[in-house]
Amino acid sequence: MQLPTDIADRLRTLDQPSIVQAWHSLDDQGQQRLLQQMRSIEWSLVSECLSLSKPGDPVPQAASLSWLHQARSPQALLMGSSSNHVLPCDALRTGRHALSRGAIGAILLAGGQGTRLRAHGPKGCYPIGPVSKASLYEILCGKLLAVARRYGRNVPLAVMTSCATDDDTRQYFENHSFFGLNSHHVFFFCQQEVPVLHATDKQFMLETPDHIAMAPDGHGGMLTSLAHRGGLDWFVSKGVEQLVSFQVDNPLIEPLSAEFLGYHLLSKAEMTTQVVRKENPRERVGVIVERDRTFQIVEYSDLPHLIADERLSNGCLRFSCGSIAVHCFDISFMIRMSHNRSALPFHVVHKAVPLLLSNGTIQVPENPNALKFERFIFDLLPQAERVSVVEVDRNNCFAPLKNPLGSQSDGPEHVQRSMLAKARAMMESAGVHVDDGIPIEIDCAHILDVDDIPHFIAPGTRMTAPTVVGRSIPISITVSETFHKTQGN
Ligand code: UD2
Repeated sequence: MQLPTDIADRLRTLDQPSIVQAWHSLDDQGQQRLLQQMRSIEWSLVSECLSLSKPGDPVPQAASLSWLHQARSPQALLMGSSSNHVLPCDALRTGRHALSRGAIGAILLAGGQGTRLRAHGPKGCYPIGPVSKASLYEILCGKLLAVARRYGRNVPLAVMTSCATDDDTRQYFENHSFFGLNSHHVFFFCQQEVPVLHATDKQFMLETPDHIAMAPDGHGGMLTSLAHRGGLDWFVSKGVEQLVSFQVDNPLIEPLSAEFLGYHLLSKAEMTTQVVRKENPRERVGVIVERDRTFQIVEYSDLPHLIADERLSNGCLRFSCGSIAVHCFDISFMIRMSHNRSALPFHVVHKAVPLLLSNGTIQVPENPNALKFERFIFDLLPQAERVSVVEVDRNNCFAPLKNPLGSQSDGPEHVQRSMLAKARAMMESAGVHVDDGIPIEIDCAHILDVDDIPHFIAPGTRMTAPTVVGRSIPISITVSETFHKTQGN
C-alpha cells in the first residue's frame, strides 16, 4: 500500500525518513497497524517536541541555570512547629473545616511507565504492604477512605493513567471494588503520549516493526488532559475548591493532612508544596528555589553537582528543600492555567529506552539512548500568585518506590522498612508496645492517625505477632452517619 500523502508529507516535514523506510518493509496488516497509530498521534505535540531537539543537535542540556547564584532555599513552614507564622492549631482547625465541607479533591498521578522498577503492570498494583502485601493503589485509596470516614465526606479522586497503565488500572479498581471508595467519586483520565526520539539522529524509534515507541507526556500532562476530559468541571460539580496531587509511588504520603491544607488556606496560597530536608546532595528529588519571591523547582537531573554540593556557613545544603511531589492547588488557579497552552513547557529527558534492531531483536541499553519529552506539573509554581512551602517529616511522609529488589536505594525493602518504622512509632505514640523484630503494619483505610489506634488496640497492649492494625474488627468504632448517606447505602 502507498503511504497516504498527508502522512508522507508530515513525515517529510518532520524529517523522519526512518518511518517511511519502515513502512515499505511492512506487509499490508503491518502497514494498517502503523497507519492507525500515526493517525492517532497528536502531531502538534510532536512538532513542539522536535522544535526542542533537531537532527544533529547534541543531546539537549538543561536550560541555563546561571540565575541560580541569586536564588536561595525558601523559608518553609515546619509541620507542627509553633515557630511558624501560622500556628499549627489554626492550620489544623482550618484544614479540618475544609475537609468537613468536602472542599478537597485528590489527583493520583499513575501514568508513569515504571521503567526503573521493572515490574509487570502499573506500579500502583505493586504489593508493597510489608505484612498485608497490599498494593500501592490499595494503600493510597485507603488513606482517602480514612479521611472520608473521619470527616464524613467523600474525597473526589481523579486517577491519571497513560496508555501504559490505563486498562490494567481501571480493571484493578473494578476487581477490588474501588478499595471501598464510592465509585461515583473516582474519575479516570488518560494523559497524552508523544513519540520517543533516538538521542543521536532524532528519529522516531520503533518499539515493534509496526509501532512507533511512545511515552506519556510527563505528569504535567495532567493539566491539559484533566481539563480536556472534563475532570476540572467534574471536581467543581463535586464542590471541590482545592486539589492535592500526589504520586503513586509513595505509600508513606499524607496528602490530605489537615495541617498541610490549613497552611495552604491560611497563607492564601494558590499553590503549596510539601518538601523534606534533603538527606544528601545527590538525592533524586527536585529542589525548591526562590528568587525575588518567585518559586521554582529545579529537577535533580538538571541541578549541576557543583551547585547541589554547595553548603551554607552552618553546614546545611544551600538548596535543601527536596520536593516530594505533593502539591495543593486552588482549583481556580488550575482552571486559569489550563487555558494557557504554554503553561507547562516540555523538558527533554535523556533516558534508556529498549530499541528494535534491524534483525528484529530488542536491545535493552545500559545507558540513555533516547529523548523523552515530559511536562512537569511543578512548573506551575512560578506562575502561582502566592506560594507556600511546607516541610514534612521524612520518616512520616516519604519513602518512594522507584527501583527493583536489591537496589541500593528506593527499592521495596527500603520502602517496607520505612512503613514498619512509621507504624511502630505510631503504636508507641498510642501507648502500645511492639516487641523487637515484630512487623506491624497500619491499615490506612481504618487508621488515619494515632487517634484511631485505641479503637483497635487498647493502650498498654504488648504486640508479639505480625499484625495489620485496623484489619481486625474494631473494638468500637462509629462511622459517621453522614458518611454512609453519601456512600448511597
Ligand atoms: C519525581 C520528581 C522529583 C521528586 C521525586 C520524589 C518530577 C519530574 N520529579 O522524580 O522531583 O519529587 O519524584 O519521589 O516530578 N508520572 C505520570 N505520568 C508521566 C510521568 C510520571 O503519571 O508521564 C508519575 C509516575 O507514575 C510517578 C511520578 O509521576 O508516580 C514520578 O515519576 P518520575 O519517575 O518521572 O519522577 P521521579 O520519580 O524521577
